[in-house]
Amino acid sequence: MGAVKVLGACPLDCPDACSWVVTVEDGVATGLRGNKEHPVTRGALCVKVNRYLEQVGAPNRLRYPLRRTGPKGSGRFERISWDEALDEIATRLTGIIDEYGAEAIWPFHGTGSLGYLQGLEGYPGRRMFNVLGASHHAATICSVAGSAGLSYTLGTSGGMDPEDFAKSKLILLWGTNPLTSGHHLWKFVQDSGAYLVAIDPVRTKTAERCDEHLAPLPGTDAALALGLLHVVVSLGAEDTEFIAEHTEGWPEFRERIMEFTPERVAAITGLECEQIVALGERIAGTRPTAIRASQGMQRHAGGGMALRVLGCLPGVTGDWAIPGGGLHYSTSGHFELDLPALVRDDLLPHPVRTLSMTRLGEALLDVDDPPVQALFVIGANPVGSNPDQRRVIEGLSREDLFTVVLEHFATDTVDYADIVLPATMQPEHLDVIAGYGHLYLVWNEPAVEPPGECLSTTETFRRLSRRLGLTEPALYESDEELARQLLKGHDLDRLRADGFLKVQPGPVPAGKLQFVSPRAQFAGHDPLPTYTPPADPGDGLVLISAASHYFLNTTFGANPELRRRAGETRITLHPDDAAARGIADGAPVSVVNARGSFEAIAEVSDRVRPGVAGTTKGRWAKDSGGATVNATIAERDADFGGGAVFHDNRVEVVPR
Ligand SMILES: Nc1nc2c(c(=O)[nH]1)N[C@H]1C(S)=C(S)[C@@H](COP(=O)(O)OP(=O)(O)OC[C@H]3O[C@@H](n4cnc5c(=O)[nH]c(N)nc54)[C@H](O)[C@@H]3O)O[C@H]1N2
Ligand SMILES: Nc1nc2c(c(=O)[nH]1)N[C@H]1C(S)=C(S)[C@@H](COP(=O)(O)OP(=O)(O)OC[C@H]3O[C@@H](n4cnc5c(=O)[nH]c(N)nc54)[C@H](O)[C@@H]3O)O[C@H]1N2
Ligand code: SF4
Ligand SMILES: [Mo]
Repeated sequence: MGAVKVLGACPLDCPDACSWVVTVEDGVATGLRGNKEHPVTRGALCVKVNRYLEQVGAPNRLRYPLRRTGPKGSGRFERISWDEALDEIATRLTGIIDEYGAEAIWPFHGTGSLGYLQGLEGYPGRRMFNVLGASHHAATICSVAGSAGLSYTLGTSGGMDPEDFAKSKLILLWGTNPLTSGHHLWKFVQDSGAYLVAIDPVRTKTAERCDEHLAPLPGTDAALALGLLHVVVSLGAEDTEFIAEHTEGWPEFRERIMEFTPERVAAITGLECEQIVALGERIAGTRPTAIRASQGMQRHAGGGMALRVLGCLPGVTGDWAIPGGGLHYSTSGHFELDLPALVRDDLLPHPVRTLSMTRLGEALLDVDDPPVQALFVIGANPVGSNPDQRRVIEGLSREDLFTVVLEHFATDTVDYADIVLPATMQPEHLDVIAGYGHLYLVWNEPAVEPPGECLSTTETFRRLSRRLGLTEPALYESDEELARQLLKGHDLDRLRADGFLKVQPGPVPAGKLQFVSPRAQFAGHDPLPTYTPPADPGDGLVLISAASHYFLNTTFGANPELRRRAGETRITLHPDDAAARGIADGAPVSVVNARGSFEAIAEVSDRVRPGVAGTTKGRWAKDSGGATVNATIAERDADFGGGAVFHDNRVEVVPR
């Protein structure tokens, strides 16, 4: 039999949601490449996913259900059958529901897959958990603060069509590193020929390719944006027509802007006054100006407010009305899919509490109304990715906690599981993906049979529902039925045949742009956009732990080749900060604060600005001496939506 090509979609938590083509020979996936037809993928995947088939066929992939045999954390397991695993889970859940009520169960969904059927976007298993009345999960770890902030301003978090960057004349790459964290945008940026400005405390791969780089102190972006607007308004360059027709609250916001003089903003941001004035003048005189801001810059105490202010900027210049102008943060808000039909919250017997993903340590150790007694970890690796690693591990070590982990690999979190269930990978199951960096739905057709006894997440919960004796018919619908319900109004058959389908973005702003936001005021925030300073106390260095070029969160953290390329854990210090601590380039150091510590090798370089240290996320604790950067990060909420504050983190660096 000849080779067959099957269209699929990269499931990973990356804005680009690539469309891919799997080559299958004799039932085996022998090739994987980007789909040349997809206008954003353009035939290319990335350094990580070029190795995806290596992951799919990895010898250490989990292939059978496992039961813990050693103490929690020891990683000692025995192979059991699916029948044994489902029986044990059903018995434990029934006991917990009898004793504590079903809200003691927490289905903890991570970003391992963004699939609507198998991954985060559709909360697989939610129908079953709803029938039981389990706690709901809020996926707060990634982007929620920024989305909430933009929505206050724009009425939607979905901004520009990223393909329109090709039409821009000035592009501000603001707190974003697309050459590492979603490189397909770069083609449109390059096609534009625009003047490129990077705004990032770190001189990243992206910043190196820009015409200009501003390195503000972390968490001060809202002040910078207000200062740039001060320059625009002082020049009389605001778009009075756009403001009159499409915005609300301009006189009040104008007053707020005038409080942020370039001198004051220079003191807050650590930038030179001249840099702020020059960029403000450039913005005043360049139409269309586009902003790409991504999740990095909102991992701060004032992260939501920062995006709220950034969304106002094109409202003052009128760029929202010009193709190639505006702001792109996440396109998720533009996909009108029938999520309620998929997750079926109408099946809940009564309202339930919602637990926040970023507060796992607290929920496991401090909450008792009821306590969390059963945790299902689905596509997540909280030991590696969550804040406050020490407390997360302490919580997962509770002997009375029943933990089920659905996984592909024996991660740090798997080591704390009572039962491990082997999950299918993307070429082995059906799914629908929507990117957050473009406007295409992408179809993923199963290409090969799963290895061993791996089951898709949807099938796992169908079987568990049966084992629990649940009779609700919605629990037993097939993946294809689920896809049809989700895609109501879209042409599923065309999507399936072509592999992708572009959706129409909704209007931005949706309604009038609100400089003054009654909704924000109602939620207890300043009705006007403002600057909210960083919150982590102490006077050490601000540690940014951004995306690694070679890992995707902790996925690939154990891939031998990508680990080799990533090298050892490094922490980058400015020469002045290194000298003040007696630290030389290449020295082994400990990075410490009140929450915890981890070990790294010092890299002395002016790639970071003074006062800032840089490292990357994605390491596995068990391969890093038991702790990673996440041991130093606080379980504290950002201003809006309960977002995480990974980059609002003060540390000290000491020689080892
Ligand atoms: N290779 C790779 N790609 C990824 C990921 C990965 O782990 N590896 N992760 C994926 C995920 S989950 C997400 S959410 C996205 C995130 O993608 P990004 O938004 O790009 O996330 P980060 O790398 O955290 O931050 C981007 C940049 O913001 C800068 N930054 C941090 N704090 C501030 C600040 O206060 N102000 C300003 N102006 N800049 C700041 C950082 O130095 C960094 O260079 O990427 C996705 N893509
Ligand atoms: N220090 C620091 N920490 C951070 C961040 C940061 O900037 N700095 N960024 C944060 C961000 S933006 C995010 S999104 C979070 C991500 O945190 P998590 O959501 O925990 O993501 P991962 O660590 O990649 O873990 C995902 C796991 O899912 C598994 N998986 C993949 N696909 C499937 C599937 O189909 N089924 C099942 N059952 N499992 C699957 C993978 O093997 C992997 O182990 O990390 C956060 N952590
Ligand atoms: S991780 Fe991002 S760039 Fe890489 S293949 Fe997946 S969607 Fe594309
Ligand atoms: Mo994320």
